[in-house]
Amino acid sequence: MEANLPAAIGFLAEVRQDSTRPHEPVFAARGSRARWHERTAERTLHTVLLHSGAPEAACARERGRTLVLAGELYNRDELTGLLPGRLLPGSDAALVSALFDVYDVHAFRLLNGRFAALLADRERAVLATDHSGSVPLYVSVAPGRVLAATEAKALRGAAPRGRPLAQGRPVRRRPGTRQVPAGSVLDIQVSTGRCVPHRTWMPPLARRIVPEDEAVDIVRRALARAVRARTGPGTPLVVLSGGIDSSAVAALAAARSAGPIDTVSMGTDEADEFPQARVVARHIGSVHQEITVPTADLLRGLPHAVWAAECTDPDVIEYLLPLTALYLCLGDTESDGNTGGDGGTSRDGGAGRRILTGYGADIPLGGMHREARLAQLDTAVCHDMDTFDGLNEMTPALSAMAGHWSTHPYWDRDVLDVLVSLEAGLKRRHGRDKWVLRAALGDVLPHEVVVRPKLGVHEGSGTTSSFSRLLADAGVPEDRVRQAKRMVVEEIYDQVVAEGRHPDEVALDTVVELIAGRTAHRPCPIPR
Ligand code: IOT
Ligand code: MG
Repeated sequence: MEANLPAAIGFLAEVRQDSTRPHEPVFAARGSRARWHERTAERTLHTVLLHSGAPEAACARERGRTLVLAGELYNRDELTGLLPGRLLPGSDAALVSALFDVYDVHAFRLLNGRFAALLADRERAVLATDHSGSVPLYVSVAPGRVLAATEAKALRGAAPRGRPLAQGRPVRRRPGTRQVPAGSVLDIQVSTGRCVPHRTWMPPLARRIVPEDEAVDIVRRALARAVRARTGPGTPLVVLSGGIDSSAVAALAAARSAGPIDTVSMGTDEADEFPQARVVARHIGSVHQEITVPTADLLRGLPHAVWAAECTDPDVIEYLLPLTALYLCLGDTESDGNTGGDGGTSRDGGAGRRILTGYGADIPLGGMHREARLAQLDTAVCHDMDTFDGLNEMTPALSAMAGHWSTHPYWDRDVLDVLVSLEAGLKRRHGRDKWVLRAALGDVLPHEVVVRPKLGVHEGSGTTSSFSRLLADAGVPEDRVRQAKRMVVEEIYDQVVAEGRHPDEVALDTVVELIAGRTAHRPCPIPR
């Protein structure tokens, strides 16, 4: 990974009263490893950090307090404005630590970022997630010991047994482990394991009534700022489907970039959206690549997607599978098709890239729900904002598995607040879904892109249909395919997360056969 990426992308950290050394954790995310061990009068802190070249920038030490931060902040300027007269902190970790000095746990209410953090301060272990929990954080607590990691599998074999924390989300097949909720701080007293939770963000519940023009303007500004904050010093790479969500991100990134940006589209031998993405790439003048993944290879990536996302929701895995396949192909794509201007040379070769996506736009805008009635649209938005936590669909591990860092401007804290809170009539208007977004980008994208109807990545890549066919070919009756997908994903999860197997060791055919056998002979339970 390069300086263009966050200092750290993951960690395992253990705060304890004695000083036993921790085990060597397994992560799906790839990065250089740094390990350190600190002792103060009150406790020891062991850390294994996955970093991108400057591990010291991911940690801040000040007066007996250490903060470890995986990820990055997007409102640094605002935050440094809160610390007038102080020597300005260099790294994001130092900035959070300085804010903690003033605001204690409430510092985390101020942050707009994509991060997970652990702060060890004398007798306390403070764990924090960003507003959306986009960098997952898992914890295991026993009196005298707090263990936290950005992947559940990293805690395997090391987690203390004991009464699990009452706070946090239970983790499948990991009885002592909890996932720290999105937008949360858990303030834990190490000696007793007592935990005080704080919510630092909640999805807006109220809806704002705003004139059309104003709504369009607010959305445009918020999104442009979120893209700018995520762009970094190098050439950004946008994963581009040609739909409005990713095209908007690409157009805004291109508008502020001195040179052409990079874009990449994936398809399979069954389906692609290459022509649609090409229209956008040409319009914004990006250096564009097309990557075709054979469907058999795509499906063989299932264990990797589950391993990285640590998620058992089959719908989410269908969204993430094509993206995982794409991330894994990045870096060795020089020979693939290219419709841009530089003859197909990938500028950064196999190095880790900063990737921007359009992921998540459909959640606050109700884009997945082909529903014209406003009441139903808002019901869908409320439901999705109530249920995203714990799905890990935005985890950086998906791209970090291939050495890249992904970030999602639509789930910027300020963009999300704006999008969720707009009244439903601004989301569906003049017969269009995601109207306010389409209207906000009308001047930087071709009309055909602005009005293009939604096609999900799972549809555009043929992932849903090929996964269904895999099961049907194995003998799963048509009305059990949905149920069988869930069972396949759960079985894979159990192998790669709960049992610690590497995804390359999962025999997908055997898993499919096993589930086909079960679904053929069992009465169909009520779905979900
Ligand atoms: P979709 O919106 O199609 O894709 C998400 C992002 O993946 C796109 O914005 C784009 O950046 C990238 N992408 C999609 N297709 C391609 C492609 N062929 N080549 C390159 N990049 C591509 C599912 C979905 O429809 O994805 N995600 C929804 C909904 C999530 C539902 N989750 C929930 N309710 N908790 C989303 O909002 O992104
Ligand atoms: Mg989308």
